[in-house]
Amino acid sequence: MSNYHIKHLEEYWQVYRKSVRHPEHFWEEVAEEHFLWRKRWNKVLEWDFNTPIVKWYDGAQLNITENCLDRHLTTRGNKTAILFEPNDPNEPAQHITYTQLHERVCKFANVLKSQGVQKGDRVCIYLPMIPELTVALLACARIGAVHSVIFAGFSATAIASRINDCDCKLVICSDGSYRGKKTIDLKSLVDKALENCDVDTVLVVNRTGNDVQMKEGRDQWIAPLLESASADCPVEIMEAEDPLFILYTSGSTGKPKGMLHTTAGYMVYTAYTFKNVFQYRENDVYWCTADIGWITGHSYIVYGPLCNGATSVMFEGVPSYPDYGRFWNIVEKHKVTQFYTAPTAIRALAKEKIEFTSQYDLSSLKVLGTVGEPINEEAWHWYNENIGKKKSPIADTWFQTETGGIMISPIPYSTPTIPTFATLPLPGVQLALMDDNREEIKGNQVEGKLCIKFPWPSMARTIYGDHNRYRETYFSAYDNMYFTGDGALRDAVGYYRITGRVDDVIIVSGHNLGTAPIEDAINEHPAVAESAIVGYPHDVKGNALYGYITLKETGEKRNQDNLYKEINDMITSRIGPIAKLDLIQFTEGLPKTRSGKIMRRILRKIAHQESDQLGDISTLINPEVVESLIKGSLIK
Ligand code: 6R9
Repeated sequence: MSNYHIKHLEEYWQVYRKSVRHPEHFWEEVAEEHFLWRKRWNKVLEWDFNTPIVKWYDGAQLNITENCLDRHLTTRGNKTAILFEPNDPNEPAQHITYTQLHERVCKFANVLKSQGVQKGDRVCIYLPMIPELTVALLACARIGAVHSVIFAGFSATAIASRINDCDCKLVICSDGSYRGKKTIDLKSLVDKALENCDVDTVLVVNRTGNDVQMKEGRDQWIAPLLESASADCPVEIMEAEDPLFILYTSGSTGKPKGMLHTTAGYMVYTAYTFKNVFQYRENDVYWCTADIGWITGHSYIVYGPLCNGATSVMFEGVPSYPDYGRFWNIVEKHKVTQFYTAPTAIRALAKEKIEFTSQYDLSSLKVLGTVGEPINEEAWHWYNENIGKKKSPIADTWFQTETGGIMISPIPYSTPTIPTFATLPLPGVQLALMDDNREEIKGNQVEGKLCIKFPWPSMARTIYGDHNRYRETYFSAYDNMYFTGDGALRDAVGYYRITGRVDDVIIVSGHNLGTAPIEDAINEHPAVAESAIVGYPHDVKGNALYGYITLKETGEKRNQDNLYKEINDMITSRIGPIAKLDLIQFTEGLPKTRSGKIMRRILRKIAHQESDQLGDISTLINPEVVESLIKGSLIK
């Protein structure tokens, strides 16, 4: 029996049991079966969750791009690796074959080398969803540089803090990006960010042709450099645990966490889960609509698919341009077989006229996926009926930037699905639900905090530059467990349903937003004394942001509409437009405990319009404020 491709439920259980009984043996077999190693490992796994330290395939040598590109050249050289669908439907799609992608990566890698980039150096990438983004990632990986992709919707401040945190000397960006009808000037955001950074080189990709300023001695157009670069670039031989990339994710406090992923384990796990979760077969056309700026794009647009020699669609645009049928138009046009998106996109499209969907032939689809947040029942049914025509199973996949790859998901055509349930752990994933006494809750029909009790190959190894924070955040809440920050329930048959974050992270349209940095941004407004952000249910975004704000000058009549705009502008410039507040309530005070902690539980209840269920408020130092909050008015 091959471990690598599960085809029915009985086989899932056999593989799962084996993976739990003998994890090292299991992951050794997977690694042997499918990959190209320059040197075999000495030891499959070494770990200790207290330090914490985790090493997979220690002693092995490899290069992930050899697995994603070189080894396909003889068998799949003319097969499309990246199928690029531009923002403008009238611009032709590009079919980039494995041979062409290999050549572009080699040239790009040689350009990076010629700019002095060496193994271990960090390179920040701020690019829209264009082929150069995939090429840039792989070029870094080919020469052993550590890529750190910054989502091309983040503000100058967010770019600067990431560049400084990972101490990167070279930035790759583009002149601009196309999103629907808009052209966004990305280069000027980078320029603004770099006023506060120590970066030597900026390589600029030409996409939109908008006017940009090129700083003498620092900025260079990449096209002429690529033209003269050699297409021969031998891979840098990497150790299994050498860093592959850093990707930032929001924390509940303070600055974003640079999750560091390493080479061998990440490769094995993303390739393995891609194959199984999407039931990928050789001639499929696979499309994940995520942005490569998030972990889903890293693992399931670039590394997982390319490691399997798949055709991976990259879409530059947005689901609403030129109209709300764009996704389905692309599915029809390219005969997409696997379609992977976020619940927020499904909800947005489900709100529009059904003709946008029904006019397209979606019969090529075999597997649907969702990721990023819990999918509500209504959206699940809409997806199942209108897109999958009740024939394509929906893989509700749960994972995190920290986990690197999908952890809980049905195996399509094997695991019977139930709306809103991510169902069962993938092979090698050992889950635990914990109670408030830090004990594991055994048995079924239970609910608790979701933990993972055994290492898996693609887990992040540290927070870049702050191992202590890594331990504190993930390994201190429960003994010998990785704590996910999510709550979950396990139903009567053992299926998991993720109930949402149990910390101060709010997921808006599938984006993880920490409350602290948003509050910090708001508090910078001169009129603001204090603020607290909570999430509340929103029919498209899943959650939207509700801000409670106290102003410095109480009593004075300020124009609250102006303030609303100014505060949101502040957030846009510090974090990005995704963190804007949908509702603001100006208040004279925030409910606080005696130790001065804002009682968010109460604010959440009010935002959820459940002020009849506030629970015990006797520990508040200012209970009178609660009444005024309930009565208070909102600005939309
Ligand atoms: C992949 C990704 C991680 C957080 C995670 C959880 C939420 C992701 C989910 C889901 C319910 C799913 N989440 N997938 N919740 N069902 N299928 O989104 O990574 O951006 O790090 O977010 O997203 O709360 O803890 P990331």
